[in-house]
Amino acid sequence: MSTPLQNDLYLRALNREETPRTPVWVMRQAGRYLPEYLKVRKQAGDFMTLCSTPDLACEVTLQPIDRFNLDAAILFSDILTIPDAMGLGLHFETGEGPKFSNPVRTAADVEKLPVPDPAQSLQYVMDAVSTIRRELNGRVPLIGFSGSPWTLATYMVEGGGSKDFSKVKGMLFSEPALLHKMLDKTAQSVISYLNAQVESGAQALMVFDTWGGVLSPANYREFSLRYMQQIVDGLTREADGRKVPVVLFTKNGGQWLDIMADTGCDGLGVDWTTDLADARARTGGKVALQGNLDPSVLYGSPESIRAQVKTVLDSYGSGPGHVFNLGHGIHQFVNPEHLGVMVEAVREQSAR
Ligand code: 1CP
Repeated sequence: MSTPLQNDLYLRALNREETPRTPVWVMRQAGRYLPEYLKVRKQAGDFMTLCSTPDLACEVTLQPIDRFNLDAAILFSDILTIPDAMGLGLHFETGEGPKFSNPVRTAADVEKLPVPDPAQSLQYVMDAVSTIRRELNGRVPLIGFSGSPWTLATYMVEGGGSKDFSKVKGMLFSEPALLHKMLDKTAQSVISYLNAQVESGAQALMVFDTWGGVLSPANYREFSLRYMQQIVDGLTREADGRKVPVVLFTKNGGQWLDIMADTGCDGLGVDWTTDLADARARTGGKVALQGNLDPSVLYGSPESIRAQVKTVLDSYGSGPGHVFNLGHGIHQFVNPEHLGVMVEAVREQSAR
């Protein structure tokens, strides 16, 4: 468990300590843009088998580390493992993304939702974490993650992905107490799930609030931020004698970075619609910042990628506390070599 880290730039940057260059990793770094991922995915048969077979989950987690020498690995899994463990019946329909057979719509549905014991229905995730940690053998830190309660609730109520969030917003406005009850159970589930990941070897944690940005400011505070605060307060913040940093990411949440920083988290993910200089000014050195290259930049030429990397590094400016990343997940149809160009550019241009 406690093999010393050979590369801890990522953890040091999240602690806002000086680093010789800016560390870099990429959201969705293991995934469909990589031919070697598609091969293992085919071998597994389906996505959930890939997630629930620790050796395969480990193999795809390490693929982008081997190929690009990134500064952090992220557990290969999904945010929807929690609702699945709550009995919602997760399945993937070809070409349509995730679906739940038993969406949560009524008071009776919320009432019967369990808070899953991670050592039971989510043990396969913990096995993946410990396998990856062992195989990483101290190369780079391992990031564990979960969805935010609000983001999980959107999938749980809608029964899958959504464009207008009609059902979950219908619940928010007509039965707010019911939605709060569900968010509270989900937050408790997230806390024990993330703490179990830390116990199994995760060295940093990230909470993905992919859909917080579809809420009004008042609703964001009440239905998303409040539960992320509950999570930050409930997490194990130290393991193996080292701090376990927590990063919150609300997509399209640029206007709330200041109140997000006040939760006491260590870092904030920033998407490309907010300038890092502005984000930095508004968070007043309380947190590290992760981001924020527009993922579509990787469709451009190598020269344009290098130029855009420079723009992001310059917008953060000097001083510690920056983790380079895309502003959201890497797109499926990006040429992997373009990610290589981005990573090289970050290394060269950020060297101090
Ligand atoms: O066909 C396939 O191979 C499945 C595609 C896929 C992959 C590669 C899904 C289904 N999930 C994942 C992995 C995944 N998901 C990771 C792995 C680690 C990494 O390399 O980053 C992570 C961190 C996630 C998290 C996730 N899943 C989020 C939050 C982050 C984000 O991108 O906003 C969300 C919203 C999901 C839900 C989900 N899972 C899969 C899909 C296609 C979706 C989106 C569904 C939708 O809203 O339409």
